Amino acid sequence: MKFDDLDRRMRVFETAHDGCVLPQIHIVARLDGKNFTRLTKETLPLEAPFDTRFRDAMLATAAHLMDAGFRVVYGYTQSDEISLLLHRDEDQFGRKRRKFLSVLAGEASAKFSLALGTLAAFDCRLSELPTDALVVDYFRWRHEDAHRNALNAHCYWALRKEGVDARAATARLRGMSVADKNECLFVRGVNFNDLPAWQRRGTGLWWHDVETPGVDPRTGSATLARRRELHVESQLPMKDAYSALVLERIT
Ligand SMILES: Nc1nc2c(ncn2[C@@H]2O[C@H](COP(=O)(O)OP(=O)(O)OP(=O)(O)O)[C@@H](O)[C@H]2O)c(=O)[nH]1
Ligand SMILES: [Mg+2]
Repeated sequence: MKFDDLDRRMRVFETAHDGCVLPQIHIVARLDGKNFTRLTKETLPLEAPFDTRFRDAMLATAAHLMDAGFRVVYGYTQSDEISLLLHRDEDQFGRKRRKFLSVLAGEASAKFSLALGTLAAFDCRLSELPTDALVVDYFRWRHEDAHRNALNAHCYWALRKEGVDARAATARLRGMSVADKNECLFVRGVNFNDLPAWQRRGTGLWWHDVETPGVDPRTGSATLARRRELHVESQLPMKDAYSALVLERIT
């Protein structure tokens, strides 16, 4: 059998269902750690509910994905997830979904495993968003999720550290309102609003240009070298100010 014939005949089985994201549609990829409950509770000795070594590995992974071959205009990470807003005109791999999904999941898994020195994997999904307003809503959603998770996690671990078992702590939380959860921490000497912002709101990442003044050695005249630098924002604003920040990133 000739190789060319075989190649043509077989290739169709792996490409026939390839889907592409339509032009002008915003793409947000979200990577999420696979089975990180086990990783954070059993495999690694981590601080609960928040661990700075884990956070730094997530930040290193997010920073790596900002520069892994796609044009990422905004990155956001909280807990074991990373969201990436791609440039609206991103046209790598003809905007094939399987390429975004597999390349980003592979890059994230490799980088995070190296950063923490243990085998870890991420899944990846895409949101295809037709309007700027939906992109803002997407990031408001993840931002709010970070806030809720942080409040729950602090309450849960406050109870656990007092000797309440996992099942009872989960049951106690189920019956509490947001105000009850704040109160649960307050009576234990913790003001939720004073906890580090990266825990309550997550962290944002974006590229910005920095200009460094210099001198041209041949002419002696002043020069301005421009390079891009990754900005990591661990004091993200809330509500409408956060919406404005996201909107500014959409180019
Ligand atoms: N100890 C500790 N755990 C963390 C930290 N950040 C995230 N986690 C844990 O990571 C897990 C993330 O939850 P999920 O993504 O919903 O669950 P998962 O086990 O990863 O399951 P899948 O995502 O469905 O594969 C939770 O159990 C969190 O408690 C941290 O800083 N310290
Ligand atoms: Mg997970």
